[in-house]
Amino acid sequence: MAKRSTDALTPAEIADAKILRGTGGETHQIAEGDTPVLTTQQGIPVADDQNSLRIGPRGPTLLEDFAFREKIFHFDHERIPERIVHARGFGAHGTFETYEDLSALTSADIFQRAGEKTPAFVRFSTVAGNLGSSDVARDVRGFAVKLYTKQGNWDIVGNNIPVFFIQDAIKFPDLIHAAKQEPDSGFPQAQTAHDNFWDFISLMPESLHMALWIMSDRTIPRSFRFMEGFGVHTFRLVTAEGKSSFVKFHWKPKLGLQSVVWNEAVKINGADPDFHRRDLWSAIKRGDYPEWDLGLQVFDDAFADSFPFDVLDATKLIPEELVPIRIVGRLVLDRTVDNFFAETEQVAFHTANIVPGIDFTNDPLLQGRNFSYLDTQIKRLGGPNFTHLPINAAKCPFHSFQQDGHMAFVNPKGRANYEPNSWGPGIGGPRESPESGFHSFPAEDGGEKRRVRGELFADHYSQARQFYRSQTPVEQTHIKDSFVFELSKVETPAIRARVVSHLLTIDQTLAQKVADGLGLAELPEAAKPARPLVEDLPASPALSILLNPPKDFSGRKVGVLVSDGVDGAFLDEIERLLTAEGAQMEVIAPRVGGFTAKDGTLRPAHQKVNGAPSVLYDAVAVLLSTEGAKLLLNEATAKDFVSDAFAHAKVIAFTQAAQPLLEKAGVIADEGCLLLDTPAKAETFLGLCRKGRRWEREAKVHAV
Ligand code: HDD
Repeated sequence: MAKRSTDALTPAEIADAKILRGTGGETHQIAEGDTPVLTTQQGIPVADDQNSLRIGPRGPTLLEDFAFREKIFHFDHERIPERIVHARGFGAHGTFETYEDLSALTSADIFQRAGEKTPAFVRFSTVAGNLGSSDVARDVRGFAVKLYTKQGNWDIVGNNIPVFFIQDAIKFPDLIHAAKQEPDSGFPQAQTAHDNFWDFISLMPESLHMALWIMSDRTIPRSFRFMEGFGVHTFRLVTAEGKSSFVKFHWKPKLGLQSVVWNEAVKINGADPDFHRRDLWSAIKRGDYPEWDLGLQVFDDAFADSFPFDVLDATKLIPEELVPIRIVGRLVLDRTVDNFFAETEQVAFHTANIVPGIDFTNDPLLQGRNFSYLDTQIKRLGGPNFTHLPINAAKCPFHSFQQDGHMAFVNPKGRANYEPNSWGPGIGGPRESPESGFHSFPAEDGGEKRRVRGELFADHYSQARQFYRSQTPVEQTHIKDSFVFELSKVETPAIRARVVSHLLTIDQTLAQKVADGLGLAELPEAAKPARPLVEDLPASPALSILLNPPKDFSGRKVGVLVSDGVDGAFLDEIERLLTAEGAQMEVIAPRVGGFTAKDGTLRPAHQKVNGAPSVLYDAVAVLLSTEGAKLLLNEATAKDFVSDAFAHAKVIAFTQAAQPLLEKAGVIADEGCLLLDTPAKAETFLGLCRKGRRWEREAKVHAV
């Protein structure tokens, strides 16, 4: 029988389920081999959880069935409103560690000591899709970091793109309405390829820089682990002496940058809508902890004044080549959540959660965000006490006189609930502290009360052009292709033409190619910029993904399609090399029960061929015996496995016997196709994988 005790539970005790917590906080100790008794939330033991209480076997159900009533009541209330943006997210715990003492720049406690470790929670997300949409939608990724510092929670609520669509928060509802599903039909969801979105973008030139970014491969990352994060806005760092500098925050993935290609993304979403979350979850579970460096771009008023754009404008970035990034710490994610709802769903980020030593600027987008996040949490989490939830609670001591309200479960004791008072601890505490408390930087602001923006905000094209010209030719082609794809889904020709008119002002060649791709009869007039462009901004290599690739093949996965009769030595060697590299191998067989190798041994498989298309892998090997090749020549999913790998520019290794399948799949052999005639060639295969995709193939497989 379960024994009752009032001992506090450690997380480990709860995790191994030897002790269950009762509703009233009392605990039930479960002896070895004991199965706990199911109870209602009131602790009443349940005798039958299969049948509701009724009069006779075929009679009506009784209202007095409290166990049924409580179970259904609770179920009916299991959902909370999903986030209006960033609904689909995935979180993990970790630690942020500083590399150096930054007291010369900021008094933030977290930056006072090298080697300081701070617990962190990160939630990645897509912006537009609903909670149940798919991970590899073409979309901006949210990159929200909560740092539980010793001076309170500091949230950096950023994205994987350093700029934003709009300059003023007053336009946010319009942007999001336009991007999400159309209000009459309720679709399309999790995609921007529709009239409303491009109508809005083409009427809001300030969004064009971001439009270029979202049409680039940044919006189809290979994994959360291979993308950057940005705080976007200019913030302030303030020293103990009150000296302020400006700062932009950057998260740099240790694995480097990598994305998938569009046709692959489309197929991943069908094959595994949870592709990104599964990737992060599995990486952490196997101890391959993803890591990012925190970089700061620090600059002063003199730089801000000389920069041709306004540093308060969130549609602009500061090229790294102009203000180099100073790496100051690292973030490691090493623990998955125990409960998705309690942590990932209930976590509440807020741009205004900052700590002494950090401060805002007047960026009008940031100022608006500082209102919105607190507001949204009250609705989403049901009241003002969401800070009592463990995922949101500060991990440092905290004392306020805020009390009561829905679900208040951190309730102070005693008589003092106002300040100043004569009863609290010490001298009527807690009391404010001019020494250690948060002081806003005393920036001087003045001017007429008007609805206006700074003049430099009006340049919407120069940095869009700089972004495009900073891309490699392959990336430029991908941007062109995305515009053509998205605008081909737009049904109103005038909207297509309006987008092209802006592209003409950004880059003539891009505009011409998009117009050709759309079959636009004639080019529209170029959009007239409100302000002359800043000509000849130099290309910024930091803005390209392909110029900042992974240094090796770690963190990636090879899919090996096998058949009975194949030599196991090939697999052993590939697996050995991949493991040493920090990469993974998954075996795909005609049957998931495994396959019989040449030497007669039964070897395990991870996947069945029709459940594991090659889009789920970074490179593939096709290891077939002659018999196996005969079988798979008549299996459409095996042919797709190969033809997709080829079309998506992936490295393909194959045995001699697999060649007929490659031919049937339309593979035109090139340097990315490797005949594995001996296991020793696995080394060459890994070498090719390290080099990445064979982009020259794209021209061979895309005629349109
Ligand atoms: Fe926002 C959520 C990032 C502009 C209003 N935003 C949200 C999340 C991220 C961002 C990562 C998800 C947090 C989580 O995982 O829970 N948002 C950004 C960035 C922006 C931005 C990088 C521009 C630089 N956002 C922005 C504006 C407004 C909002 C201008 C409103 C004026 N954002 C919200 C919100 C959300 C949100 C409605 C929805 C759920 C939530 O806050 O907690 O308040």
